[in-house]
Amino acid sequence: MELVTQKQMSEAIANFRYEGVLVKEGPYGSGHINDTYLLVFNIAEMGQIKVILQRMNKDVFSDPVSLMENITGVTSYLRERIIENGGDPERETLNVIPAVDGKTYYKDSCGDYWRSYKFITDSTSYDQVEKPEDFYESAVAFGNFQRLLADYPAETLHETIKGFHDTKARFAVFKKAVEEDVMGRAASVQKEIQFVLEREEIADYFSDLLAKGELPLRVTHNDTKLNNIMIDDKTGKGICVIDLDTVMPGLAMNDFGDSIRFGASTAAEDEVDLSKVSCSMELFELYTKGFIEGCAGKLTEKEIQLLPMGAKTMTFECGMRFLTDYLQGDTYFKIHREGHNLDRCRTQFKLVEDMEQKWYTMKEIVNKYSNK
Ligand code: ADP
Ligand code: GN1
Ligand code: MG
Repeated sequence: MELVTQKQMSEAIANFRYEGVLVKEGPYGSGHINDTYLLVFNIAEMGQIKVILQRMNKDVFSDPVSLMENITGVTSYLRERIIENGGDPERETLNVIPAVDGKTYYKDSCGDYWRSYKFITDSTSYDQVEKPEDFYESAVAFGNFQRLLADYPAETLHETIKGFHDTKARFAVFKKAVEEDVMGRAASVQKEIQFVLEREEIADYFSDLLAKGELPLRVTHNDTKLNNIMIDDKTGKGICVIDLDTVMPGLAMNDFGDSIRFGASTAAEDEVDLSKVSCSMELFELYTKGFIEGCAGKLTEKEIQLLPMGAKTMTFECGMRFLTDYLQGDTYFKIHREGHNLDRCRTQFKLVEDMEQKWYTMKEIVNKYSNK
């Protein structure tokens, strides 16, 4: 996507139902997909109000209007559940701020789509686990999210990215990217390419079980990184699941697994010193406990037994996606330095290897918390 210009920003800001005087604006967060900004407004004598403004990535999400339909559908459903449970719907789910014309998005004169959310105050989204309890609380919250949406009419959800976690299809795309080698980079990453090719069975595993009808499709988040959850600064609870762009029917194991690949790693997703990267079994155990508790009996025994496979699959898939993007010229994930996607891919493959070594321990931990 083209960079956002100041003119474009000003146009977007003028087209949402904001009140007060804009006193601060700037880029915000560390997401890889959308362009996120924090705006601060002064409202007369009443102090300051913060809002989030995002330009949606239209290269990634080809139908932003359907995407916003998903988000308003899911957040209004969650709002009702939160009120029933005596919670605070202003903080425990995303709240869309309408555009001046009443729509849930604004299409600017460049053809880009924008949306805005109330800022969730007194809470933090972490890029890495700082306190193990936060990771446990994020697990309870992601489990809860899935439980709360268990009866959501899944057929009304649009598939915002086709085959998002179809790892088998992603493997085919990867092979094609290697063959095409449009950037001439394949020769220099043979080791990483071989790593993927030797592990085709990981890519096939869930796809084959799904095709045989052996796994339930649930309404899942599909992007359960730790920085997609807001942790309350006072209580330490995971209060709000954010980044709802990929809420679609999916597999419970993948929601579990994506959290593990990001949060249970002992290093950042783009760490270059691979000796720092491993999958912490302490964090794996905390997340397993929290997620199973949060799902509160909704997971079948088979799903629980497949949680380690979810961790391995999501880590493998993500590494393969980073490598594909590197081969294709870094067109999907935002990069902040040369070789960024390759660095990211290497941490993921290091984690996959580590999980292969710790496979038995992971199975044992899951057994400990299964309902059997
Ligand atoms: P991306 O898809 O690019 O990851 P996100 O929707 O996750 O975009 O937003 C990026 C970051 O902005 C989040 O990780 C979080 O730190 C922050 N953020 C997003 N929405 C809110 C919100 N409503 N309140 C507070 N912070 C938010
Ligand atoms: C992206 O949007 P963000 O930064 O939360 C990506 C995920 C990847 C993740 C890797 C829509 O997540 O699938 O797992 O980067 N989101 C999309 O960090 O592709
Ligand atoms: Mg995000």
